[in-house]
Amino acid sequence: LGTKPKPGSTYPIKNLKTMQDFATELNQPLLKKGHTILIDQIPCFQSGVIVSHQGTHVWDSHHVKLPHLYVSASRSHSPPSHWDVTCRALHNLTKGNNSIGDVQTAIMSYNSNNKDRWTFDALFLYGRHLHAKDSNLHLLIPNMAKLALDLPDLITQPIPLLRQQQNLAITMSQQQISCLLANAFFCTFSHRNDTKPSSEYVNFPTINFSSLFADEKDPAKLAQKAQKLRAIFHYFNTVTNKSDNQDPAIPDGLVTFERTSIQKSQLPKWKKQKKTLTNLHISPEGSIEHEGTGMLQVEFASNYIGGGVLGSGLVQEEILFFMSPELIVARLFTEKLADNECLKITGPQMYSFTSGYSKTFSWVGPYNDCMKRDNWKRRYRQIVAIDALDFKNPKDQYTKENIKRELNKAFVGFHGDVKTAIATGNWGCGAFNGDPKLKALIQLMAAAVAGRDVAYFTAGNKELAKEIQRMHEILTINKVTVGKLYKLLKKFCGNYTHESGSPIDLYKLIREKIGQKDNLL
Ligand code: AR6
Repeated sequence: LGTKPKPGSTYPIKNLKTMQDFATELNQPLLKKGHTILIDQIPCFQSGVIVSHQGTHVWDSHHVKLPHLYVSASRSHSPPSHWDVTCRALHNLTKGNNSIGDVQTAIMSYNSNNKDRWTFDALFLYGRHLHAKDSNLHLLIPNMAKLALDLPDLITQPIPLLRQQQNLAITMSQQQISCLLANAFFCTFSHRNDTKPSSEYVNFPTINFSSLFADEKDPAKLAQKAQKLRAIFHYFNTVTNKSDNQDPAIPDGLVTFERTSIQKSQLPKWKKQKKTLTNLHISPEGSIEHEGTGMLQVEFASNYIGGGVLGSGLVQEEILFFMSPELIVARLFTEKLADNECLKITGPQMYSFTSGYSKTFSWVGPYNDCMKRDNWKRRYRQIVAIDALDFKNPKDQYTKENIKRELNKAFVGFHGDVKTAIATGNWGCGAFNGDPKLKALIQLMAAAVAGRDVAYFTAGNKELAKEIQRMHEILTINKVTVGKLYKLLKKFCGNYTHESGSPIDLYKLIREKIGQKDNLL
């Protein structure tokens, strides 16, 4: 995978492979077993014209239960069906001049079961303080309501649920995504509000935006939700922008969502791996989302895709979802990820610049995405959601089982024919309490077996960047194989503290075990 850098210097980022180096592979026909394509492929491929594919809808446990189908099932009943009530309420909003209160009234008219549970404080806060600054909600809400009402015309084929242990993919247009998200905003997905352990969708993330509108005990968290809403409204402004002089233009491409499960027998036998580490670019500066564009960008995910995006979560995964709200639609059809699974998303657009992190997060402004696209009009942007283990007690990560679990999870995410470099960082080491030195090695090992180089961003931590780079160099110079490293990590298990109770330094232990003197570099 290219020439090695001089000792002490990091591998140049410009030498790392990006999606544009794999255009031929990405332009292949999308015909693969288990791939549902919600548009007609031939006009799209030949002339970029996007037409919804006409299929026959079904209402079953393998497909998304679309709100307009629920209607037809109960059309003969009176009072009016759920979709009729929804349409009436949304039609009222299309007339314009709506207040936030009107939006609340509309949503509650077809969600009366939740009248004692749902609040709209975050939405009102946005309306009071931010809407005049960013967008004209009086124009936007009617356009969003129209977009939601287009559902029966835009989604003309069943959307499969990406259930556990299935290798399935869905490709849909950005317009279809925007319509589904407009429905999520107006909380029209009627089967998705029940959070009881016995409910049908307990293994799925939530999709209706009601939780994003809701009050928070902590006023700071409420203010963060208002910032999230700025990103959401900016997204809807872009996708409903009907003016002639559109800047940026209404998105007209495709996005692919692919669930991958690798069965146990197909996972690497870690102790037998003969490969050595691949190239590493490491830097305290830069982020996965910007400097890692075009590479396989790791999303530090929750097993419920999107984590707290529609609640109060606001770290790497959630922030990514606010930069690229199209990702939120994955929550509609992606069942909780199991240990041997990941979700890969190809082609999402970036809509917003944001700044800060967690408590300091804010929406900054529009991002004009100029990223080139493949022949399927998917942006050269690929994200892989892998969920690390959440170590309530950090000591739990130094067990053979947990190290293997994380290696397998990273491998499932990194495995694939398109071997772009992996853009990652301290996966699992924030909200999930992992040790970045261990997690960096785990990711480097998985990347080596998957045959991909790595760009690693340490989120401002210079010392960590130096330490990982040095460790990588030592392992490379000494031609330490992944198998050997795995055995060394196993030795560390159970020995992570000295007798005194102070923690043992993993990298020091590895250096000692491979006979590398600290002063040799
Ligand atoms: N680029 C590079 N590094 C980053 C970036 C970035 N954009 N953002 C954060 N980091 P965290 P986790 C670094 O806590 O521990 C969510 O709620 C930074 O050092 O987001 O895997 C999900 O839904 C940070 O401390 O990931 C899950 O439920 C570290 O990466 C859960 O959090 C870890 O970021 C996942 O938590």
